[in-house]
Amino acid sequence: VNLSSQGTLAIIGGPESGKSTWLGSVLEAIQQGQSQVLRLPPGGFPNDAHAINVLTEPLVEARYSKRTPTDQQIDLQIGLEARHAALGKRNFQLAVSDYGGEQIDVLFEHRVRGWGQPWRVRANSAGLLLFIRPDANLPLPRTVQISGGSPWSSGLSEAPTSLRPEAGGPITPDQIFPTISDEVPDVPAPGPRDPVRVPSVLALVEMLQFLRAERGYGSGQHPPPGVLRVAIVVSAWDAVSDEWRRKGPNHYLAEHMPLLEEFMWSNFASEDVLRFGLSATGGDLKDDTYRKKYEDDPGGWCEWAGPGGGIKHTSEVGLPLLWTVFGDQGLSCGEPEE
Ligand SMILES: Nc1nc2c(ncn2[C@@H]2O[C@H](COP(=O)(O)OP(=O)(O)O)[C@@H](O)[C@H]2O)c(=O)[nH]1
Ligand SMILES: [Mg+2]
Repeated sequence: VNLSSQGTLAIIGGPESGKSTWLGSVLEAIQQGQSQVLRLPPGGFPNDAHAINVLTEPLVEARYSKRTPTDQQIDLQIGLEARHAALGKRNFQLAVSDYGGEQIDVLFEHRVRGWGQPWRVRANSAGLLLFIRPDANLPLPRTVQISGGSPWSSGLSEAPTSLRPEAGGPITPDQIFPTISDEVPDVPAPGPRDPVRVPSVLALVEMLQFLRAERGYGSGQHPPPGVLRVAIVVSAWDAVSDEWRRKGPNHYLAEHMPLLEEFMWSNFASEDVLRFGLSATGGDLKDDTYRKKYEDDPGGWCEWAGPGGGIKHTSEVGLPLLWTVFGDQGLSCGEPEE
């Protein structure tokens, strides 16, 4: 199979961020003929029926998959056909891999030596899908208690007086994140050998830095237009509050992940980054009432902000993929055809 790099996408996201469920929902919609845009081309049989089954089987039974084990890696390569008035008929190869999200933590730990070949290949993909699930997100610590004698406190004692917190006092949220006011319980500062859980957003930014460095982009340098689109997918969007659903994924990310947003704004052209609110299953399959509904009428949906800021909605769960591969024409596939 001639895998044009055009269809090679990397899915990035921490543990439980919704990657497997989304891939399964896209494949299941294709197999059931529910997608208005995507189908398997005649004769273009997927060469990995096993991978497809692993991903779709749970959804056929209306449940979520068990965690993808850390060492399990599914590499999926299939031929697809996209058809829509805005796009014409386009055949493309899609290569994505699904892996245990914990790998992200391991990568972070060995950030200089630990990048294996599969991650180097991912670095050269034509598009990135960045998965974030609000309930699985480990937030940045917002209040950090500095205990005397830790490496942090000695570092701080060399800082100019104006930057130094009151001795033994906490760094308060407004010193670091003026816009964030809710607090989490005090986190003791880690010692040199303590294991550290890396906040999700830092792991994602680190991952993006690696992918960019691997491609030779300097810091702040924008990839050429259309060469590396990044879809930021906030998954389980059905579970966010009505307020955020109304405001949409752009506002949600600006408020909840300002570090990631600023990184994206300074390192990518704004046309090459698009934010989606995605519900791969349309609701929560762990809720029995919804699960019954899903059994009769499976499917999910996807929302994003249109050019004027209004929220658009489609039942095409593959839309983030279509946009990442085809750009604006792909995004039009989320609009109904006349
Ligand atoms: N409500 C809701 N929950 C979801 C959805 N997709 C995933 N989840 C939840 O997220 C969990 C992790 O999803 P999974 O796809 O296995 O994440 P992965 O580790 O990134 O592959 C699932 O067990 C569900 O609880 C969705 O569309 N709606
Ligand atoms: Mg998984």
